[in-house]
Amino acid sequence: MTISPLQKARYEYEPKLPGMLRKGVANIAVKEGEPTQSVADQEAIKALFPNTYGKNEITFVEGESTAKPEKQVVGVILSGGQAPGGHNVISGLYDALKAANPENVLLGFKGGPSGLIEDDFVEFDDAFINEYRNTGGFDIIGSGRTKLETEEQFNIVADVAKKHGMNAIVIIGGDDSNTNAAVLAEYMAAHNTGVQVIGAPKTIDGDLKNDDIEASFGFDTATKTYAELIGNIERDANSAKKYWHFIKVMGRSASHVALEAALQTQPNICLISEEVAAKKMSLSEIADYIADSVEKRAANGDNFGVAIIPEGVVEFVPEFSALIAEINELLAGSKADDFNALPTWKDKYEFIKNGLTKESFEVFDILPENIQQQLFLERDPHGNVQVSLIESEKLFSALVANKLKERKEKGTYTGKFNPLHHFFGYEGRCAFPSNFDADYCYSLGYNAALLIQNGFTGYLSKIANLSKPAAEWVAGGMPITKMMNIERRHGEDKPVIKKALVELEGAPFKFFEANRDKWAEETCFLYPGAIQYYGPEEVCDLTTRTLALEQE
Ligand code: FBP
Repeated sequence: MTISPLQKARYEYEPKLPGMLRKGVANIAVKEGEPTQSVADQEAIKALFPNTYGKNEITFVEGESTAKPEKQVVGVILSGGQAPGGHNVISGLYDALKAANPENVLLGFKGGPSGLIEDDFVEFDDAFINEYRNTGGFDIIGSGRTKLETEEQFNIVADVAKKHGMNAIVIIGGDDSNTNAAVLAEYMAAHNTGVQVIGAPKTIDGDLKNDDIEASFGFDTATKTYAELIGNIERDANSAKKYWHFIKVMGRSASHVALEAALQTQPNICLISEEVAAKKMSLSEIADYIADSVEKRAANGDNFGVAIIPEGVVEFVPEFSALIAEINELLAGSKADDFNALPTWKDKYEFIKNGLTKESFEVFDILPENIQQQLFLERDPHGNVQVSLIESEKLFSALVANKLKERKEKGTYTGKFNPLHHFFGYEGRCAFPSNFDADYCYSLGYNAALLIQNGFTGYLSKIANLSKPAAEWVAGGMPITKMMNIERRHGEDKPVIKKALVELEGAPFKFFEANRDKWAEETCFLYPGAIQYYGPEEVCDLTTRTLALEQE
């Protein structure tokens, strides 16, 4: 196989473990902390998790190990969207298992949770693992979005585990996958299967975090990749001085990615969905807010700029959510066939006009026609509008163009507005993990093996103190039930890990808020450049600004 020089060099990189995990597995002991409570709805969660609720948080410390000496067979899956560092979680897990006992076995189930159900697996060995160390992607075993949540699925997983003599399963995933890990752990304990379940916190979206889990892996690398690209665009904009760039960045729901990219690049505009929702901003208000920046900059002779738009923002605009709900209702069941049978867009438009309330139709009517059509054409298997497919970067630039036209007519604006559009998401999800993610992920995997060897189940692998050098990181585990609350999902009350949205009182947002007016008018662009893997520590081992500000 031909590989790139960087890939070859990265095979040789030795990820840094927390100091306490460097003693050798025989010299790592468990320090039990306090019993835990779920973040909310304690009685309900306790009742749903009678075998795994309320366990102690734990930390690993130097000391004689009391871990199980017997042979271990562990299964691992990657679940959900790709995030840089997944290969290192697996290599850390593999190395710790082999260090404890060379007879230990690690099985990788392919294609995500469905691999466990279909018993589609590979057994790792040194040669296999060595080809994936410190590389991006999830291609080592693939990933998938099948949900492991029904009793029937759990029965199958228990049978598969029994067949292979497995004593543990590691689920590398986001909030949904780790919620399911907790439910699976409870099932395995309730049925005395002897199978432990451990989770590892993954997602570039950065929304699986809380008081215990300081960051989900992949966020560091993905945001640095987007920030590099945005910085390059800023420099191009500042060179040519003729375009406004509207850049949508991934993050299905929370705006952590957009905020981090903004902190790294200081664009003129960055929308934060959580703020849009808190202030109940309308599409028109958002467009005015961006147009104000365009107008002020134009008055200074700067007919260029950069605006970052979080992927999920439209769902946070209350009037837009109401419109979507009405459209879903309007096309429910057989009504969709009536709509589809209409011959022209004009007929369809009339149907929509007659079906929506006056308020929602007004919102619909200010949308550019291509977005209006997208709302009706791209539907999910349940017939619902696929909001994630809406090209919000184009939506906002079109709305801003309308505002500027009005302002031109009034004579308040005399500039030029040439928008260009970009979407950065997939570009960052499989990048070579930054040193931070390479180290963090390897530590998460290594630590997961220790949690297994020490008999824990229903825990998330936890590495803390992440803004400090790796030697000072703290390794341990946190019961997943501690992170749960009850939420309404698809018409049912469900125990789920609470998703972390951007906190408007948190230090990262506060820093952005304190600076954004200046950034909106002046050109304060920052050019972070490409992720550096070799060179000075202050460049190569830099954490995200979000983490640094949160832990300042
Ligand atoms: P996870 O939550 O599974 O980590 O995935 C997040 C994400 O990358 C979002 O940012 C994005 O909206 C979505 O996945 C895209 O999903 P897909 O890979 O199915 O297109």
